[in-house]
Order: sequence, then structure tokens, then C-alpha cells
Amino acid sequence: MKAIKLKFITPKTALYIVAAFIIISSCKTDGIDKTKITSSMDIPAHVEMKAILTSPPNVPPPTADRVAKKLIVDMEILEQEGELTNGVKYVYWTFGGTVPGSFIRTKIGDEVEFHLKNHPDNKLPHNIDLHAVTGPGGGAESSFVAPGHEKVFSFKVLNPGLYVYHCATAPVGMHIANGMYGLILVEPEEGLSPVDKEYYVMQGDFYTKGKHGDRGLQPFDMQKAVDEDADYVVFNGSVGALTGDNALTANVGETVRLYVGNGGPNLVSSFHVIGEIFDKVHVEGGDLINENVQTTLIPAGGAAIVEFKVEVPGSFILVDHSIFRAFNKGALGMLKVEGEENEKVYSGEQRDDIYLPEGGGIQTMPSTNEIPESEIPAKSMAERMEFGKQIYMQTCFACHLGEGQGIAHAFPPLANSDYLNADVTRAIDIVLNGKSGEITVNGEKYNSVMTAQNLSDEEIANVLTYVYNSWGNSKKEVTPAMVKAVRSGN
Ligand code: HEC
Ligand SMILES: [Cu+2]
Repeated sequence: MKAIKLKFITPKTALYIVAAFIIISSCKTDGIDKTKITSSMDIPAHVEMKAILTSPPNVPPPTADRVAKKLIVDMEILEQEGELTNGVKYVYWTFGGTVPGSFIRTKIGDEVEFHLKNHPDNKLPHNIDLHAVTGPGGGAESSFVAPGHEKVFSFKVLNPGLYVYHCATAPVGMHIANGMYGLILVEPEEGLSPVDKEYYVMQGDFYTKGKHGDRGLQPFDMQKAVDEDADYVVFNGSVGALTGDNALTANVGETVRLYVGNGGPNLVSSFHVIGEIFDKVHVEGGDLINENVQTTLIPAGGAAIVEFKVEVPGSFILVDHSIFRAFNKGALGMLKVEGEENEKVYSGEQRDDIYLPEGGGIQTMPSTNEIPESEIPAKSMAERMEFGKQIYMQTCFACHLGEGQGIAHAFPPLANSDYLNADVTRAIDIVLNGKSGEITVNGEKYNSVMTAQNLSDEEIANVLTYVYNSWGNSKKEVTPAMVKAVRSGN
């Protein structure tokens, strides 16, 4: 679709090429004629280059003095199970397989050609809103992509700074709460000043059906999310992502730069490193530089760049200084600094165990109601309902919502649905194989796509039983045998 770029060279760009060429050949610099460029919009970006993306806590190499390019960003959305903390599983929705998503590093004037792929095994459509984009929805409107599809859109980065990106598919809060956020850096023309260590840290709050520490696979809890009652507040997607063997490292005398983001969805971060003072903070990720800062506020959907020199060895603890979040909900990371003591700066007995997280241990007794594996057959109607509700909340909820009310013009209701109640076999077939094309539910027309749900016979039986016995529906029990019959085409 986006074909050979040379076709689109305008007289103005051609002029820049010529100008650049003259300067290169006359002054032997590889710069471009900056006097001709009055706004970042006019920075030419001819040469194509594939962006290096990195997983947290790593960041791609500096853009240094490279000129603006056409930057190809290839990002794949993956829905996958991970560990929120020891023994607690969570299904994350990710940009690139990690929370936060892959770090994107650009230079002002870059023309980014963004390829957003939604893995075929995923269950939901997604999109991306990059705060670095000037344009409708920050790209969200052009990037809505169904499982098994790829969308391509382009934008020019006009403003330097550190920006959040996130999914903006309804229900937006839920997509963000499940981990769909990350950072994109737009470096100024001269690049950021060189430092010794750079790291990528991003805070996020998580909401689970069980309490903090309750074991097993924990589904997302919409009500807690609405109430802003987080069970976990973490850096880089899980408790302990930046502690122990995962700690950040530096050597005495080095300068450290942290790119710190906050995906939210709800909480504002009071970002602090215990035992350090930020020499420099790029406030809110923008141009304003503050110096000698103890704690910097990072809004949900915002970022900051903090820089400091490490003068003495030891463990420096990254926290959200809303301190129960650090010691009881997980918002705690570690920077381990090695090297010579410097008694002029700090002379004191050192303990390694001073700031160990307290975790949720004090709040929870060994759990008596572990969430059962979805494959254990339901032994009663009550169990079928209970298991079915869990599947519903994990799988169907995102589109059909908590009370089966759906979303107008997009996702049909399952509550009191005449379409559902008219035909059980058809309903089983829809969950098994997906559905597209026009249908009429309770007098409203829908013409959209529901992807196949990749569930077992037992799971489909449970979820449909739950749906049929909720919200005014016709109270049928769907059994695994019925699903099996539809699956095998009988
Ligand atoms: C990615 C969003 C999405 C998810 C997840 C999803 N559906 Fe759907 N569903 C749709 C859409 C869109 C339609 C309408 C399809 C069309 O227009 O042809 C639909 C239609 C239906 C219908 C028929 C219409 C009606 O309202 O009665 C049923 C039944 C249904 N879905 C059940 C489920 C169940 C059960 C789950 C979970 C196992 C689920 N869906 C998960 C999007 C989704
Ligand atoms: Cu999403």
C-alpha cells in the first residue's frame, strides 16, 4: 500500500536533497541545511530505517547525531498469561510481549511508518494511541486491528519529549489496565546528552478479582478498577520485575538516566529513588528541566526523564512514594550500584535487607478458594454458572460488558437477547467459530466481527450456561456434549 517513497518526492523535498548534497560536498558535514528548516514539519526524512525496539528495562541506542529518517516500526500485539507476583497468574495484553510495551526511540522529524500486528491467537481487536502523534486519536482511528490482521499508518514526530502510548479500544480502561501501554521517545535534533546508563521503567496499577496475593489465575475486576481500588501497583508489569536478579545496575561515578512512564490506568505516581536526588528532571517528559528534585509527579498517561550521578555503592530503591503502594502493593524496584565507598559522601553501616518489600503476606491467609483450572468438569449447575462467569469475565466481558449490555452499534447485547434465545445451536456455533455479517438483535442491526473464541467444549458450555441464566435470558443449560456435537458438525 505504502509504495516506493521516491514517487512522492515533491519539488520542496527535492530542493532539500539538492541543498543537503551541496552542503555535504562543500562543507564535508553530513548535516542538512538547518537555516532552511523553520519547523520540525519541514525536516526531510528520506532514508528508510527499521526501528530497534527493546523490552523493558532496556532502551534502544541513542539517535545521537543521525538525521531524520523514515522509521519503520514493527509492533505485534500479544495476549498472554504471565505472573503478577509469585503464584498469581494474569492474562496480560501487550505491545510486543511485555508490560510496558516495547520502547520506541525516534528523532524529531522522523516519519514513522507504524505496522501494528494483532497476533492470530489473540481474542480481541486493539489499536494504538501514541501521545507523540499529531493527528486524530493519536493514531487510534487508523490502527484498529482485528486478530490475525495488520494495520499500517504513518506520522511525523514534530515535538521532542518522552510520550506514552496505549491501546484505546473500548472498554479503554480495561485494555490499559491489562498492560497495553509503553513509551515513545522523540529526541531533539542534537540528541539527548550522553549518559552511562539508560533504563526504561513504567508504573501501572492492576485490579484482580481476588485480593493482593490470592493465588491462581486472577481475572480483571472492573468494579475495583472503576473504584480505583488497586490490588497491585507495580513497575514494569509485575511485583519484583526490578528487584533481586532483575535489579537495575550501575557503577559508582556513572550517570544514570531513567525514562519513567505511568500507564495508570488510574493512579498518579510520586516517583522517588530512596537515597538519591535527581540532578535533573525533564518535567512531564517535556523541555522544562528542574534540578535537585527528591520526588517527581508522573501523571497517569504521562512520563518524566530523571537523571542522576551515583556517587556511592549500595541498593537504591525506586518507589512510588505513596508508600503503601511500594511496600504492600509492589511499586518497588532496585538500582544496585557497585564500586568504591566514598566516605566523604556517605559513611555508614550498610544493610542489604532494609527495604525488602512486605508484600501482601500480612494481608492474606493461605487461600481456601483457589480459582479452579478451567478444564475440571463442572459437577453441578451452580459450578457451571461459577466457572462460566469466570470465562465470561475473562473473555466476553471486553466486548459484551459486565451485565451483557454490549456497546451500541459495535457489540450486540447478550442481556435479554432475542437472537441468543432463539437458537442455542447457533449461539454455540458463534462462540466456536466466530460471527460476521449483519444480524439483528432486539431490533438493532449489527454488522461487525466476533472472532472465534478458542475455548474448550467445557468452557463454552460453562460460559453459555452462564449467559443463558443471566440478565433475563431463557435459562437453558448448555452441556459439553452439545458443544461437541456442534463442533463435529452434527
Ligand atoms: C472482540 C469482541 C467480542 C468478544 C470478545 C466476544 N464477542 Fe460475541 N459478538 C461480538 C460481535 C461484534 C458480535 C456481532 C457479530 C456480527 O455482527 O455478525 C457478537 C455476537 C455474539 C452473539 C450473537 C448476538 C447476540 O447478541 O446474541 C453471541 C451469542 C455472542 N456474541 C456471545 C459471546 C460470548 C459467549 C463471548 C465470550 C465467550 C463473546 N461473544 C465474546 C463481539 C465479541
Ligand atoms: Cu487493546
